[in-house]
Amino acid sequence: MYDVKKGYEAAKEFYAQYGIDVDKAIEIADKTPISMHCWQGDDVAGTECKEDKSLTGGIQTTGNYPGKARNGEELRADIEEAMKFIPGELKVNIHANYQEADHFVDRNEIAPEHFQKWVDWAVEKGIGLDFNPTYFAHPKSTERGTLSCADENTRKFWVEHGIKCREIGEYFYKKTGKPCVINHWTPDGDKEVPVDTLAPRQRLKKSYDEIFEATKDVEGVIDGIESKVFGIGAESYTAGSHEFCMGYVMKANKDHIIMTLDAGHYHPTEVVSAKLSSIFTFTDSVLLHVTRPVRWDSDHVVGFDDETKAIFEELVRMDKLKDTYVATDFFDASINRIAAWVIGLRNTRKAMLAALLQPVDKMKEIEADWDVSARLAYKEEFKAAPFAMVWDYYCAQQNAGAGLDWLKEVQAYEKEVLAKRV
Ligand code: RNT
Ligand code: ZN
Repeated sequence: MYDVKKGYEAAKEFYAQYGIDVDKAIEIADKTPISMHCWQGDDVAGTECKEDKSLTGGIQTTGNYPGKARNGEELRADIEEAMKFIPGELKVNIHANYQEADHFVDRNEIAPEHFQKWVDWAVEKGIGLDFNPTYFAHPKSTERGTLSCADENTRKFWVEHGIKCREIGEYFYKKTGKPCVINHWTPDGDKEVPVDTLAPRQRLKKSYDEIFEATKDVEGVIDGIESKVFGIGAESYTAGSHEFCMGYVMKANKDHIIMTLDAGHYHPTEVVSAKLSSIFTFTDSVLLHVTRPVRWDSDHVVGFDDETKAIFEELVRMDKLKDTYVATDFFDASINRIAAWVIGLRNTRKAMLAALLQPVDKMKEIEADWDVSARLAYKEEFKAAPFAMVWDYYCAQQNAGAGLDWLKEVQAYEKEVLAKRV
């Protein structure tokens, strides 16, 4: 390894030319929580006591890399292993299908006690826990929908699930002392454009209303409403479209009900970075699902790519990073799952820090003076700034390993732990 400290000092001088305080940028990036999704560790299989763990709902993991976690203990151990190499504050994000009752408990009957192992673990580690209802991978989640289902018994079942989830979220908040961010996403849609496109959306609205009304006294919970453009098997129509979810959030006009923007949930030329300022014109916070769509909602591991960087640049330039709940959402089963977490979460933090290392105030001044040539010159200059030197130093300081130091340790864990899971 090169002299990381020396590199950092040189980079600091580079940034100082533009009045950028590197240590302050590091501090902000370090303290901004990222909610690490548990489901990368087991291909969204979950730990419910049931035979059929096949994934439905129009989402899919591909790949069969050996060593996936088979139960809650293994999953938590793997999360801890990945966390060693991810600098900065983290929360852990679990789904309702990660309950650990020792007998079958259906989704409309789940209770805080079924998540006690997660809670004890989070409290011991001093981290917050986020949560998600699981409206998929269940016999009552069919092509006829869940919260938007025309069959009243099915719709009610899923409303009950949503209610239980908000109660569980409150329990997480009370135990960990940190707000629980819940993401509500339903796979409801249709392979063909339905004749009646309105009624499913009206039922979905009614269901969300019922969930929130029944749990209006719940405290410490923030609710993201996640839209989507299409899912596998529901290619032509999604009840919870962008317009639906945006409409729902704006009309609800409640601090705890916010939009979830998943980077993979739009048409391929549409980007989340271009939507943020419109949303922040009308709401105070958003929930992000950071992911990498390759041609479709493929949920590839987050890259340090243009769009991820653009999302964080937008948030920093608007001074809205502090008002954004950052969560990751990807599931790649074709590579070492711990490496997937480390790469994706490090890239998320990297994009955040890189955005903070730009002379935003100066660029805003230049723009206010309408010096459009200087504006472009500044924007381009920072694409090749010595960011890696700051990043390495930050990772080394946090004991998360500079450069690729983490890789050999993850490979050793694969040999010692994952390879034995047969
Ligand atoms: C699906 C949504 C949703 C899920 C997770 C597992 O398209 O992105 O957020 O990925 O809840
Ligand atoms: Zn998502």
